[in-house]
Amino acid sequence: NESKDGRPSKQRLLVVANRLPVSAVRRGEDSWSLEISAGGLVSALLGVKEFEAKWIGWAGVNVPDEIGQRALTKALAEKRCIPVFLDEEIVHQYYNGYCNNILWPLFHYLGLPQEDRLATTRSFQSQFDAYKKANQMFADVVNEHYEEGDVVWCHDYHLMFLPKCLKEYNSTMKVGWFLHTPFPSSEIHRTLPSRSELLRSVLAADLVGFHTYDYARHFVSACTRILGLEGTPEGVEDQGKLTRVAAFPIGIDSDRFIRALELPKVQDHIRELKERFSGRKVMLGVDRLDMIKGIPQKILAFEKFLEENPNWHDKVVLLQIAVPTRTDVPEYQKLTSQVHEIVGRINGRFGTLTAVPIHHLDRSLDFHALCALYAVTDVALVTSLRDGMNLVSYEFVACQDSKKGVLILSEFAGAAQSLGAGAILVNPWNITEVAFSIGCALDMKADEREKRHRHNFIHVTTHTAQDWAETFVSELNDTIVEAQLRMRQ
Ligand code: ADQ
Repeated sequence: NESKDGRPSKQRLLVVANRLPVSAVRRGEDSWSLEISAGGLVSALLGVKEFEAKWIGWAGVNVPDEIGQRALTKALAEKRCIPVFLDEEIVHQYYNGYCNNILWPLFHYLGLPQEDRLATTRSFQSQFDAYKKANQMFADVVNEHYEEGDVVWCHDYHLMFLPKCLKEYNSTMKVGWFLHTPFPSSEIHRTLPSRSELLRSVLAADLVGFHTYDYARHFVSACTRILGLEGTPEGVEDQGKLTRVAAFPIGIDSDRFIRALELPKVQDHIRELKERFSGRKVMLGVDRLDMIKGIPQKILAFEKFLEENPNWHDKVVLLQIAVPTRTDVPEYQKLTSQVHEIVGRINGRFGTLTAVPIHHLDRSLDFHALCALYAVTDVALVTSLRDGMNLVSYEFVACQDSKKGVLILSEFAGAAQSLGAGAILVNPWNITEVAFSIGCALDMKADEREKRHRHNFIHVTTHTAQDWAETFVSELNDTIVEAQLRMRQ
């Protein structure tokens, strides 16, 4: 790759994810307004200095007409983004169906949908067909923009079929795939009707990454037990071709959170919150409203704690911020009403005329408000039933350097493997244990809090999102693509 002035330009990194990191709103026939969403992945890739990153993905909107598509493509190009256009039917079958209704619950140990068997089988097949078709559409766009020497990094369970499609186009393309959710035990993966096809497709990648060593081990076991392939310390081998499999734990852009705490706007928020909850300890939960996050279990544990500790009534408040997602899916609607009902019951039971024990918000908070909340919290409660990593626990730790609050963390979150020594680890299904841990966290002495916080703070600030992205991409770059090896021989 050479730039116009003849000097070698940076190597290009094509990041392929289901969603582009932008929200697009149509303002007219050929005009769009775009807003970059500053998620963890965006800041991680901004930190990868030696590559020039371009994003490929769905913009999250249906654009049926050519004029609209052309205008959106042009507007996105300025943000280094390239769109994949998916129509409504594909989105329904591929995204809502196969990704969110089948793979997401299965990978979090919630099993396959329990509808009428025949209906499930029928819809399963059409959803899988749509999944493959959508992945092929992503591959077409990648292939169209690929230049020799580029590195292609595919993300998440939405794109498990992509590595195979890409290698069919070009066997010398360097392809990595990273999973943001857990990879379940091979006995769970075994129940998936398309289990072998998906594994084989992922194995077409040169490097396959997971958040934890356990997920990587489950993946290798699935390949050995279901496909009969050989697992090696480096990965999985199939007829002399090695796919490297390894753990790459993600992190956050910790500096962004630490710097934000100094901003006058955040300081004002902090002051307001301290006044509002003065005389009470603050407990915090921040989650997408999803069954995997264990929100009902968390609230029931808090109820048990109040039941058993009348001395804490009026002295503690739980703030649960739950941003709604997938609101058109009936199970998610059911979860929302279930949470509302439990919160209402507990507030009715333990509230007074002037205060309630739980403040539950069904919405997203902006970054500055979130930082302020993390900073004033005494105890953060993460009770995921399963979670690939859980970045909320990292964000909380990053904002706690002056307060040194306590993190209660589910042992089923990937983060338990990195923050386990500083947090109180719990089994979120055991409500009695979580209630007991709430008491321990609220009563914990300052020196013990300091010791635990220090351990976690060092981890969070030295294992950042930038390190994660850099490590993955440089390992991918170092893998020798099998096809190139053959050509050299
Ligand atoms: P998520 O399931 O979305 O991510 P998580 O890692 O906790 O879970 O990240 C959530 C992000 O959304 C955090 O940055 C948090 O600040 C933000 N957020 C959540 N609720 C919010 C609210 N109410 N208001 C504002 N912001 C809110 C998936 C996997 C995880 C994995 C990540 C990254 O499920 O296990 O850690 O990808 O790989």
